[in-house]
Amino acid sequence: MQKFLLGNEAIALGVIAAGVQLVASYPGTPSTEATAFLVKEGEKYGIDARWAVNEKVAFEIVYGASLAGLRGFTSMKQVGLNVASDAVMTAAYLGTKGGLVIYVADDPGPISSQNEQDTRIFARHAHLPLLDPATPKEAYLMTREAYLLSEKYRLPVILRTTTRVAHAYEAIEFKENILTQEKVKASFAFNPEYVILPARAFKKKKELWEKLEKISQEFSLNSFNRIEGKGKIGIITGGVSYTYVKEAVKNLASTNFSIFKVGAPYPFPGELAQKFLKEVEMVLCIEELEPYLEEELLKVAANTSFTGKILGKLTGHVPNRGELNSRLVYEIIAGISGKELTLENNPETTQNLFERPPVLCAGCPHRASFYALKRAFLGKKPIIAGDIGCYTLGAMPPLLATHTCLAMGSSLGMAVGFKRAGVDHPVIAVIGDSTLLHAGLPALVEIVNNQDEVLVAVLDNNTVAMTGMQERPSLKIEEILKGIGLKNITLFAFNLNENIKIIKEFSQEPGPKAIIFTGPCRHQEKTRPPLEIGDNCSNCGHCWQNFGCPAIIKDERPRIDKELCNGCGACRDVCPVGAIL
Ligand SMILES: Cc1ncc(C[n+]2csc(CCOP(=O)(O)OP(=O)(O)O)c2C)c(N)n1
Repeated sequence: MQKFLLGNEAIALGVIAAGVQLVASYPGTPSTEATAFLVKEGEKYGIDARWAVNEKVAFEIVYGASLAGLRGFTSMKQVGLNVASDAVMTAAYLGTKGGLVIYVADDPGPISSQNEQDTRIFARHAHLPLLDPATPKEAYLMTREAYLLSEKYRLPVILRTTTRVAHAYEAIEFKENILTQEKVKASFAFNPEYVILPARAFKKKKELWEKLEKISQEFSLNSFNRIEGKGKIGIITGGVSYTYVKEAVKNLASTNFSIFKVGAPYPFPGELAQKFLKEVEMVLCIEELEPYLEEELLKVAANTSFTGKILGKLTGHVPNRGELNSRLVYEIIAGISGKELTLENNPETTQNLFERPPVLCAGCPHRASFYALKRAFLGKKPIIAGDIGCYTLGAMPPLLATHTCLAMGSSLGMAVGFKRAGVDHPVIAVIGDSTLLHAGLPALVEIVNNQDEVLVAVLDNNTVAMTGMQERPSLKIEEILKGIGLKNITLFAFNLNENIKIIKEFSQEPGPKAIIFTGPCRHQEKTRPPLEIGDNCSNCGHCWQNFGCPAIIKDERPRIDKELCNGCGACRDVCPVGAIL
């Protein structure tokens, strides 16, 4: 049977085919659709698949299941691995029982992240084997292979993609009977070795090095690592860059290349690399993010008689940030192999697309909350520490409502830092509901324990809107804050004028305090009739200049786009003459 699948869905199919029984993940672009698919379809295949509160907890859940003998799967974006890392690093020492795959999606560009990270470097740091598919089809095959590898060496295995693999479509061929796997009954073998202690870690590290040595040898024979073609110019590549290289060399048919495709890059397949270096006179390293393959090849070359050049990011021949594409790779290879670029052999790349600056949706409750906060603190110059979620866009014009954004949950700690530093401004921390539960709770405890004079604004839309409306834990934020001992009030975000008055009063109270702004994400809500701007509009421009709802169109006189407006009604309170009805 054939299915046309997104890279992430192909991975989910691989998870089903591998007989995985427990899935726990935290969403993050570009990884989300893998677990989203399993949350939706998993039950049919006997898979318990759920969203967890953050990546560390997600990993710990599947790690526990692995020690109980079940196959587990967790997915996250590259920065999510930072959150999970404390547990992941030591799991490499303790080892696994049931196969365990950590799927991490990297984001060269970055397109949808706060930074660029290369999980191949993390794998080297954590001593965990890593597979790096070039296409959705390979992602499917590698997912299944990853479970065999994990169980053979009793290690978690990292499967990593980048955006263009995770979000590409391909037809995947599979036998339907693979989707009905036998289930394993959980059993935990009590073993003191599962308790990490410093002396035990010393012993386990030795075992880990031995496993990696064996896996490196196995990776030199694994078909995911292979040398294609024969030529004096060598190209080492992996992941989606391999597909760009293949396209480029097709357009440079008069030159012969030897392509070393590295699909299993850690532990590095050193023996195969030595063979590759014997066949070529120079090497070009084509990869995104960090110069991982380049560094590994340089290490191997240092112990061989290879005297040719190894060119890549370290030598300035390949960009050291952003994505590659087939055109860029073609230009790099053509430049190095002395070919002229001509129109005939110049591969097409994506056309420039119409630019759309990111903006909060029409009807988003976050816009109303930001507007009320700003109005309530008008003239007081508050420092507003922002966070990560749809509301990060509150930092954009015209709201310009937040002044920092670092990492998930950082608004709270940074706000404390501003206050303890002694700034002469009121300090506000703005955080979404999922982000608060993901990484904000310890900082809240800090604030309450030390009675830091911070106003916390929780933007509670009761969902993880940013990554496509996954569910967040259903606990009531109000009750959590009460439990911690943080004074709080709840406001319905769309009641602008009333909220401004209440915020002014509430913010006068001494000590730490929180306002929970509630209001549904516009994509969860039924649309109400759009609003209109009446004849009494004075054309003062306040609505589009300060509120910035994309449904309010500037024109000669402001008007409301009926297609965009969902009738949230917040702009009624924004108009100084009451012309919005
Ligand atoms: C460590 C980490 N994990 C995941 C993400 C992806 N991500 C960004 S914001 C966010 C949660 C947003 O939810 P919430 O705070 O409720 O705000 P909303 O988007 O609903 O307004 C997620 C999952 C990330 N940027 N960093």
